[in-house]
Amino acid sequence: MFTRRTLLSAAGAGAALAGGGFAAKAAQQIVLQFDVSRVPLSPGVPAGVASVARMEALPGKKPLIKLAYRAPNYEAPLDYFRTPITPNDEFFVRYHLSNIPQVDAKTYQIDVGGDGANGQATLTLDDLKAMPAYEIVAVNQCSGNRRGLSNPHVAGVEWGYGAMGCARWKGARLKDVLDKVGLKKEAIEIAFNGADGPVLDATPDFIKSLPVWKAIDESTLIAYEMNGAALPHFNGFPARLIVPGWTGTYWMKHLISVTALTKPQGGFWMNPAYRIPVGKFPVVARFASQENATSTPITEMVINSLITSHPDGAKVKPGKVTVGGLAWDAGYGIRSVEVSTDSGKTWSSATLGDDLGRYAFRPWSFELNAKRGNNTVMANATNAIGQSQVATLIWNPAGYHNNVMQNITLVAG
Ligand SMILES: Nc1nc2c(c(=O)[nH]1)N[C@H]1C(S)=C(S)[C@@H](COP(=O)(O)O)O[C@H]1N2
Ligand SMILES: [Mo]
Repeated sequence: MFTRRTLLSAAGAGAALAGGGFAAKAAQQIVLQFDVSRVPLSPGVPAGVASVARMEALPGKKPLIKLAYRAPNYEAPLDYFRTPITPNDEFFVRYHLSNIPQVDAKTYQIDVGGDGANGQATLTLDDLKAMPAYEIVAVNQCSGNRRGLSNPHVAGVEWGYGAMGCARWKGARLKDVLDKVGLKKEAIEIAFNGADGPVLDATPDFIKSLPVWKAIDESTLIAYEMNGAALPHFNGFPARLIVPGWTGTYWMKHLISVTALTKPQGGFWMNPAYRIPVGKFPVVARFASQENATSTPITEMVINSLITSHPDGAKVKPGKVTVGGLAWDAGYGIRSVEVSTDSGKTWSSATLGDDLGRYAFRPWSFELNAKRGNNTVMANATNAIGQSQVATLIWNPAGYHNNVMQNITLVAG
């Protein structure tokens, strides 16, 4: 797959970038580069993406589709979504800032406090592990997943289908951590910071907050395990926030502070970033303290599905073909997945696979009788509160919440 020449040029590129904390460290490792012509980009991403995207393995990871290196933004190819649990070394990587320190588990600590708290506490990793542990299978999906498919195109990392993954997370409840200091009744938000930081002072630090109601939800965890192992460095070692149902932006990695606030968290990453226009999307889970007349923070993931058994244009044999994929939502639960082989005129129910919990990827499959020539397959998931995917894109300036039903073609011959 990779040649000596691409290896050497990769090492050279790494050295040229050295200077920031992350780049300097990564340059000492061999970054494997794979055959450029074989980058399995999602259909529909802008033409320019193909010229910069590479299949590349970060240390400890299998090859992912590299969309940017500083900050590191790598998505998973379709092949990695054949199972409802995404292995740690296949899990996508998303950062806003380039200075990503290797956190030492021995000296790591989380500071808990703020003007909305009654007291202060400092937790080590051992303290966290000594607390009651909970496990939950949950999808972590970037708000901008599929942004690259926006038409007209919008600015930002041009993600295809792979800025998401689903893992079994283990950790302490954020609620139990907050109980150690106690919340004042005036507390309205809980803010989070990670160990990564900007290289230039001009870039705002990545700080996010949650409304108190979501922070103290029993499913919101500070996780130190992912699929039975320590978190990979690039997925937030040694501990990160897990916010089941909500988009990845809230899932703070390398978590170092938890701050109870009596006023709304300010800063670029709360506003103008990560916001959706009012009235365009169904919003059940409200983040009231951050709402204004025109926009509201993105909160829950929208109902969605992905056909993962075949890429668009795949060749198959005429006859029985099992088409399948994954469906997920904000945690209401998948009620059904419908499949159409006549571009949406008629629909049949797919068979749902193992239920790993309401926040998990739900596998589904469908038996197609492929005719010689082109066979189109569309999928549409519906959740337990009756929400379904959309037929046409609800365009928004940041390219969020793309849950357009896919329509792929299988070529039988
Ligand atoms: N410390 C830190 N945590 C972060 C981010 C970041 O830039 N820094 N990005 C967030 C965003 S936008 C997403 S989509 C998820 C991605 O998680 P992953 O990199 O483990 O896949 O991490 C979130 N947590
Ligand atoms: Mo994200």
